[in-house]
Amino acid sequence: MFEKLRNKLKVFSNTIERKVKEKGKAILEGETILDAKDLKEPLQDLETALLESDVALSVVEALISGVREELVGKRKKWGGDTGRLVNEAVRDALLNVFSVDAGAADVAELDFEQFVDKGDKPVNIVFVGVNGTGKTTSIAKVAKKLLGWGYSVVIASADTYRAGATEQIEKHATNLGLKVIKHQYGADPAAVVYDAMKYAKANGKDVVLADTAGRMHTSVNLMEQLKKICRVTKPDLVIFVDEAVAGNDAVERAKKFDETVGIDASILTKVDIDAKGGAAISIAHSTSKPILFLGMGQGYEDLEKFDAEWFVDRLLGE
Ligand SMILES: Nc1nc2c(ncn2[C@@H]2O[C@H](COP(=O)(O)OP(=O)(O)OP(=O)(O)O)[C@@H](O)[C@H]2O)c(=O)[nH]1
Ligand SMILES: [Mg+2]
Repeated sequence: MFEKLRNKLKVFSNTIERKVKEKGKAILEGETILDAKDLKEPLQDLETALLESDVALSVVEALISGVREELVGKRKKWGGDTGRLVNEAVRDALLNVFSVDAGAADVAELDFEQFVDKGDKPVNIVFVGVNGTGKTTSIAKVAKKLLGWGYSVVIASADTYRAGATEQIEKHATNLGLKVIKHQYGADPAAVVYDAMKYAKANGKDVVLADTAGRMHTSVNLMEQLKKICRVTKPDLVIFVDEAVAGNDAVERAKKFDETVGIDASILTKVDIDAKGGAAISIAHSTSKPILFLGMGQGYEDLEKFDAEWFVDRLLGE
């Protein structure tokens, strides 16, 4: 994953290394200073690489100025390890983008297990997003995690819109030994979630995971329907699911879902097949909401807790 950005970063650090060598005469006791002129072109290339990796423009600008600040005008002992110094500068700048976001909202620190632990039971969690991003699969993965932590889970099959949706979630539920609350095809999804909560309350279940139909963020009617689900069932957590391969498109969608129903967190799927890596940075930045998990494959176990340091290290190929 993330091969493209990683390769560009390698080119970037090689260029800086060459600049440092060109300035060899100026090296005093192994130290040298790079000025803004030295870095203008390589930084422009890095900027293009980040944009091509689907990092949103505003984030790219923050990143580039972070890297510039770290590298220009500072007396550095470059020695033979220019690559490491450059990597560190880029790493710090990337982590900074995530930590700026973390400061923007109190939920940014959200720890999913703690949230479920502390929440009044049953905890109502609704999954939303555009078509085919991995909502249903992610619900099965999250259910598996919750079961492993010792919580009881009920599934609400609130995708009454797409043919075969209930059968799909029922198959996962059978594999995981879970009860599915369902209505007929075409029924009101808000009523399904409502019933699932009623069932969970009556049977002492801890968590309701509600699967909703995929919908384009531009579809007014379907977005209204989602609003109704939230109005009627008052979810404790609305999780926006998008796929890493959506790239920069994810920014617009995340914003629209957030405006309409107010998302609390995101799950980014298909990170295993994403060569670019920019979507996570852009979604986190544009929503100022935490990314809870990364989907890393099609199996139930392929769900990693999001960790900014781990993620940035993967981006940089460490
Ligand atoms: N490689 C990979 N595939 C994934 C991942 N998550 C989901 N998928 C696949 O993506 C496809 C769509 O997943 P679904 O869970 O059905 O997506 P959805 O958002 O529920 O789709 P709709 O209900 O139609 O909107 C399936 O083939 C999944 O196996 C992931 O993390 N990695
Ligand atoms: Mg689905």
